[in-house]
Amino acid sequence: MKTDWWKNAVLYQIYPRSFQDSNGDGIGDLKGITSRLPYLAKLGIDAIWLSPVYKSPMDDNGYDISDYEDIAPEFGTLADMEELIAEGHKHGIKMVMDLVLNHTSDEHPWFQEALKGPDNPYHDYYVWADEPNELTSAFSGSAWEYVPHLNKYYLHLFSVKQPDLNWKNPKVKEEIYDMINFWLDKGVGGFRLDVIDLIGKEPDQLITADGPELHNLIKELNQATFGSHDVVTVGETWSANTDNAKLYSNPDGSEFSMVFQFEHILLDQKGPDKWDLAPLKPADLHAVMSKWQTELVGKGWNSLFWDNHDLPRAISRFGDDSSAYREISGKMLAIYLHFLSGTPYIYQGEEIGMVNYPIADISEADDIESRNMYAERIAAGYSKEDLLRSINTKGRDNARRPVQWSSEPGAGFTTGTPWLAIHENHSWLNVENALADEHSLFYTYQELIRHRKTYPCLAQGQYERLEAGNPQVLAYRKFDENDEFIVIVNFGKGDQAYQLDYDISDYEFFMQNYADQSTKLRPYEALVFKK
Ligand code: TEU
Ligand code: CA
Repeated sequence: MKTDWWKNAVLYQIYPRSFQDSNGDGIGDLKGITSRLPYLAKLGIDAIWLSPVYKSPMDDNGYDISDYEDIAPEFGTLADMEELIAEGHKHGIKMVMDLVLNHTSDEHPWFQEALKGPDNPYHDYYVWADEPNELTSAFSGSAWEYVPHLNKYYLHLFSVKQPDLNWKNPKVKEEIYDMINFWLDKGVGGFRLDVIDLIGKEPDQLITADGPELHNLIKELNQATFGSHDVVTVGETWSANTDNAKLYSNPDGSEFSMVFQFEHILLDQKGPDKWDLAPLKPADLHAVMSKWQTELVGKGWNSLFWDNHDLPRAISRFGDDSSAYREISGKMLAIYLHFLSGTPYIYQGEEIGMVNYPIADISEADDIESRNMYAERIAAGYSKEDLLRSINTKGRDNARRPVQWSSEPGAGFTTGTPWLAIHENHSWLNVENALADEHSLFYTYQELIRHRKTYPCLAQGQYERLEAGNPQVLAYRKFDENDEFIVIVNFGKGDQAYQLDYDISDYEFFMQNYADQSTKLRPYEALVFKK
């Protein structure tokens, strides 16, 4: 039976490499995750989206898969994965696997066979061309790689070690369906589908996202696999707009439960490239969020998130990471997001307010995207300072630093040498301290998750944008037949005056992020009222 449990759920994303190491090799692993389930149960989350744990040469930290039905040895074994699923169920936590269906690793046996030549049955599992065209890789340079012994090029929209699968080949689809059913049989709670908007690509026509067959491919996938199961599915779709999001998350269940859309994430850049920084205007953010809330309610389903393993830390990006307002701004962001309709995602460490990790030299970077961009732009004459500013603001390593559990050396993440350096602020910014302080950000998240369980209005209510007469002040009303809430947040660093275009005199105070009340709206202050 389909319960749509995910509508009232809160998901938590784990980047396994950086969550918890259990054997001192400096790399997070499955046993480490299992050991932290009680912590996640205390937070109150319903499911974990697990970034890829499959066998992989780790060129893109697991988003390059060489065996979809086995676990990378550094993360553990298939038995460890089964144990994690079973232990999760005991804590009421489901496991949502990451499906990378657009490409495999070049070390996947399919690609190794494909390289043997056009007569090999696996050759057409991938996308080949006699001549490259102008398509570029998300990780810099051409999207085509020449294979001398075949005198042909293969397509890789990501790294050279991530050849694109050919979704026009029915055999590819069958293999993928079998693999997804393998994981459904193991009792997983659903899937996050990596760059799924790319699988309908038409490279000859320079079409990558939103190809003409995309929604048909997704419907077929749904019917052959998860469509009949009570699981959550969330597609990662950088190209999503409110029109196609209604197709992807059609309430008839023919595609996915929801998609990750990125319109609010693209506001603090100049032009198409995330590295070209621009200041964020809070009013623009509110306009985008309001649009998605208004357009999708009843016609689709929203995912709600500030950050993930590809994005900078939420507080560093949208709040204030360097002052007394770190936790206050973190609470403001949490409150603004968790009263919206849809399913919220918390990225590991967000619940304690972890912040970006600035580097002083490119040698401190691990991420392939940052390293390739740096090399390309240095060659094009950019200054080192500018590029490091971009990486420190937007680079993917920021969110991939190990989770800070305690003040010990290794931050309670590892007893060995961490695979990626840990932020020095773990001496005070850590889970142990967060749990010991009843006013910490952790307990704000816990409270918000509890409210979502108590008031269906939070996940499913109607949304109305309110005007506050101040571009730094964002306000909205959420309501259903039982409850009504007003959320008012100050996205700015200073005190703000505001005048709401809505009468809240019959509302009562419900929650806030400061310890006391004030007549003005203080920096990053968030207020919630309830009727
Ligand atoms: O990310 C999709 C993607 O397009 C990224 O390149 C994204 O644009 C970029 O990281 C933003 O800075 C997914 C995964 O989430 C990412 O980790 C993978 O590297 C990528 O797909 C390839 O699988
Ligand atoms: Ca380990």
